[in-house]
Amino acid sequence: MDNFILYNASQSTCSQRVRYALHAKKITFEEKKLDLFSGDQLAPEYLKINPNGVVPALVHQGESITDSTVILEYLEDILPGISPMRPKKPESVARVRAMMRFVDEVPGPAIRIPSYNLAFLPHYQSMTEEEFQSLCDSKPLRREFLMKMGRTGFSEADMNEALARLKRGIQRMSEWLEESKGPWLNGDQLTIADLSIMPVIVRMADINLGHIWEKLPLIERWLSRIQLSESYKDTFYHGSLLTEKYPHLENMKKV
Ligand SMILES: N[C@@H](CCC(=O)N[C@@H](CS)C(=O)NCC(=O)O)C(=O)O
Repeated sequence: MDNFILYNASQSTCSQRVRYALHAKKITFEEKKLDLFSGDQLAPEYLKINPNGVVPALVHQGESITDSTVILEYLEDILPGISPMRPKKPESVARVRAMMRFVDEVPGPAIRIPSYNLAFLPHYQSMTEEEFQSLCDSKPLRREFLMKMGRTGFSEADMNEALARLKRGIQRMSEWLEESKGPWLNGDQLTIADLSIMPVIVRMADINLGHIWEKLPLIERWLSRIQLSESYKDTFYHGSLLTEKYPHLENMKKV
């Protein structure tokens, strides 16, 4: 079962999901940290591992597994007995998977908009127009996303839309917690659905969007609980939060 190599980035939300699962399952892995601003994810040798040019990718015994959600499922498939995070009953698995789909459709993509506008935009603004365009063209998955952001950032309308999607995500998460009676999304067992939404919630709290769940105490309770876990501390090592790299975000006014 040994020989795991995780290609990832400290602040990448998708990588954080997988780091948590690996730690929870006590898997020893070699961590390769890619510098996403230097374009490590677009290097020809990495594109052989993940042709989408994004992190994370997990190489296990020479096989490359890509996409964070797929990796979470893969880890359950190969190590179902160690810290199981997928229920056994088919209807419960379906429920957990439906939650993960929702996260990847609604709040997951939405969190990128404020993240880029607030933290990453200056990096792209320091490029010439030609450099920026050729960077966009080199991205297999995110070309149009980056072009939409452009050199001036996502528009106010885009930001508002993203915030609305995040709010909808939070509302739905609160409903899941209420229905399952907690403490986790699917009841008393932490599942890969919790891991799927975890980095979105952590990022929201980090960039001062925690006020969105001010009136939804189940979310804060869920967050405090996951933050107390051993794997959380291993996952979010120093430098994993945006505010640890971009201190100006600490002082940002509530959006
Ligand atoms: N669906 C993919 C998305 C992966 C993804 O978007 N990764 C981001 C970091 S969270 C990335 O590598 N971005 C680099 C880039 O856009 O060039 C997954 O869940 O693994």
